[in-house]
Order: sequence, then C-alpha cells, then structure tokens
Amino acid sequence: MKKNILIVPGDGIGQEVTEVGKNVLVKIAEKFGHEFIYDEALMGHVAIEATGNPLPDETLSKMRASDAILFGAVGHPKYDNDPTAKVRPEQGLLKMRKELGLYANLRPIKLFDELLGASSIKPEILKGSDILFFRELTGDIYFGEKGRKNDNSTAFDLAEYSRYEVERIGRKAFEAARTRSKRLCSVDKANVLETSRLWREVIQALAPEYPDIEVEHQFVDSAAMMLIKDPRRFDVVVTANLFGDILTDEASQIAGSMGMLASASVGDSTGVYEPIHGSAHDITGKGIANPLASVLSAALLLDISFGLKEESDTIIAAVDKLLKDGFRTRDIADSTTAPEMILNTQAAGTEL
Ligand code: GGG
Repeated sequence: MKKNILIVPGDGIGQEVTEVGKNVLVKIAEKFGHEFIYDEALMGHVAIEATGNPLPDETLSKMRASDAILFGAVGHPKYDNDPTAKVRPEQGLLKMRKELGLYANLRPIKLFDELLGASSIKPEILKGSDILFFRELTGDIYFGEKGRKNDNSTAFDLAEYSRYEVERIGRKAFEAARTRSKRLCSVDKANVLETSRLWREVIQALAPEYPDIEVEHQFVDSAAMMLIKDPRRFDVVVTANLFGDILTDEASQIAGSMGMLASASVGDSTGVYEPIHGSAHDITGKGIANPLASVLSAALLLDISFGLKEESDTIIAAVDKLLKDGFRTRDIADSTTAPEMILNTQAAGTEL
C-alpha cells in the first residue's frame, strides 16, 4: 500500500514522542512491504515563532493533501501566564479540527494488564476496564462566541450545539457500540444546560434506530465519579467537547497514565492521530516522556485511516510485550519496577 503521512510534531514533548511514533510506522512499512511517504509541517507555538500563525496555510494545505496525519501536541507555558495573548498555540488545534471537519474524537481507554499496579485505583476495581470515548470535537463552548464585556470586568464563552452536530457524533457512537458490548452511555448536564437537553433529546431520538443498543444517560458529575468508582460499568461513552476533554484526562488514570492514551480525530476528511496529552514543557528535552501514546496513535492511524488491522495489532502486541518484559517509562513505573528497566523516550521506541 502506498500512502502519504504528514508528521506534525508540534510543541514540547510532541517533538520527542512523534519521532518515536513515526519510527514505528517506518518499521511496520518495512515489515509488511508498504510504501509510506512522509512530509513534516509546523503547528502550535513553533509555527507562531516561525510564521506568526499557529496553523500556517502551508500546514493546512499539506494536511488536506495527505492520507493521514500523525500529530504530537501544542502548547507553551508562556501563553498560560499571559491570558491576554491574542495568538495562542491551541488556536491552531481548534482551527485544524474545524477546517478538516474532524467532529469525532475517539479516545480508547485501553488498560494493559501489566499496568494494573501503575494506577492509583485499586486493581480489583480496574481489571478488565475497556472504554471507548467519543468526544464531540467541533462544537460546544470551545467554538461559540467568546469575549469580554462591561469594561473588561466580565468574560463569556457561548456553548452551542445544533441537532445535526449531536446526531452525527451520536451515530458514530451507536455504530461503535454495535461492534462492542452493545452498551452506550451518553453523558450530559441536562438538569442545568440547554445544550445538554438538546443533546439528550437527539440521542434519545436516535435510539429506536439502534434497538440492539442499550442506552443510558448520565450527568457529567455522576459520570466523573463512577469512572473512578466502577470503570467497568462503561463501554462506549459519547459526550460533548468540554465534558469529553475533562473526562478522558480523568479516565487516563484507568490506563495508568496520560502517556498511554492515544486518540483518533475523524470526520469529513483526513484523520488526525495524536496522544491525548499536551506539550508538557516541564519534562521536554529530558528524554523521559512516555512515547507509547504516540505509538498507539500510529496503530489507530493504520487501523482507521488505512484499514491495516494486522499491522495495527502488531504494534499493540509489541507494546504489550514491552510492558510484559517489564520495561517502563517513569510515568508508569511503580514500586516493583527495577531501576534498570526504566526506559527513556528513545529507548522505549527501539525496544518495540
Ligand atoms: N495532543 C493533544 C494536545 O495537544 N492537547 C493540547 C490542548 O490544548 N488540548 C485541548 C483540546 O484537546 O481541546
């Protein structure tokens, strides 16, 4: 198979982990006889520094021309300390999602058995957890009107959802539930928010089309609690942009670390595959970032964008073996990990 893959490392540890993810794709192409052609582009803080724009037109054109995108992370602490900054790395991320129509963000919460001890949640509560989140990605409070008023003494962000937006992510989640345990949990805040009441109405209206799927609705506060208390009660979860952003960071603790969670953003055109973690400047350049989320993102890319299930499973099996052999990066090491088994970012890649 011949495919064009765009590598967009972005900022901070995005650079280090995406290099490992790409190297794994190179190895897979060699092993299975594929021709993957790579190009690279700037996004985020590095793009602002080079061009003044977090998502330069050149990057967007390359994205549109590619068959899939392996992305790292965006962000920089200098913007966190400057709330008035007009240009920010995250604007590139949001624009990319809107421009490419990436409305569905799939976040599998995959717990490798070997990492049962790495989580702060008790193993007997965690064992067997396997959740697939569908986070809506192009609507909600992220994209509504925002601004300041009353002489800058008040700020506002408008949350908006259309029926169409809820229905298309809802359908994706129902379809996925069909291929899994046939249970779908829709998470909202319908006791308080109008957008959530519309969300619930639309999901309920879809349910008769999927009579084989058992649907439940949960308020986001309750879902946040139940995720930690009883993660096995969830299988496929569909939720709005902001709730999904927060709940999946929480759910990363089920998998042991944010460094283990991959994601796929899909919709109208080229799919984007990236770790759920951000740029983590506090550990950038130290060689200690966990690259497995990028590696597992490469596995999702092969499966979802190219239909290469065997190749994708080969990567997942290699990660499983690495963990079974006892190798750990620091974020997933526990008191039983021998110091000589703690890998740095690059070494973790070469062990795969
Ligand atoms: N790889 C994920 C990433 O770069 N996250 C940084 C970020 O700003 N995330 C906000 C979001 O995903 O909406």
